[in-house]
Amino acid sequence: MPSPPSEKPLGLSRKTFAIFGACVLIAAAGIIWAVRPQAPPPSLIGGPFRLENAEGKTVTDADFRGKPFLVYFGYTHCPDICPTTLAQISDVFKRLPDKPIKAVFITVDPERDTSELMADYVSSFDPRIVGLSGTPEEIAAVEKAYRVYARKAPTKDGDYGMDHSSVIYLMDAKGAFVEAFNLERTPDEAAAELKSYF
Ligand SMILES: [Cu+2]
Repeated sequence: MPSPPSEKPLGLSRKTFAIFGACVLIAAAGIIWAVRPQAPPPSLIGGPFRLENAEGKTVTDADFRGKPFLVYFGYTHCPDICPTTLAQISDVFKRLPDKPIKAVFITVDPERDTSELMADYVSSFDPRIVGLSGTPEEIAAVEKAYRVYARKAPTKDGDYGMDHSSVIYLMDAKGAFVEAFNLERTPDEAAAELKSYF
């Protein structure tokens, strides 16, 4: 039912007030959001590390900066996930023959994985995958920096495996965390994404 003409100006002004009020609320919400307590930003993943390469030489995060790089944690005795992931990364890298991309494979099992063993292990994969080990303290520090979960899990034969998180960290040229790199797609798609960072 149409409103009587005398009420129309009042109706309009109420609408204007309502819109103005909504704008004020949105602005206030924006300010509250902007000053809210910050959850740890993704940039808190990663950071400086100090490890050892096959020659026993100290390698730090600074050695990988200047180009985007991947970081993956695992161990050479891993029955399936680590070799599968490294093979997948190799498949992606194969599609980037001219890109100086690197992947750093850091052991979560420094007791068994010497730097020599790591180097020998990664030699079955793309040469741009670098295997690094370190002292238990160095490994604990880099695990903490990357928020890695890793724990010994005894096996039936009296030996042990390592339960570990399996995230592939994509770091930018400055060494800052970009995202968890997704391998749940074709190697072409994954390679296209990496290409876009060069
Ligand atoms: Cu593994």
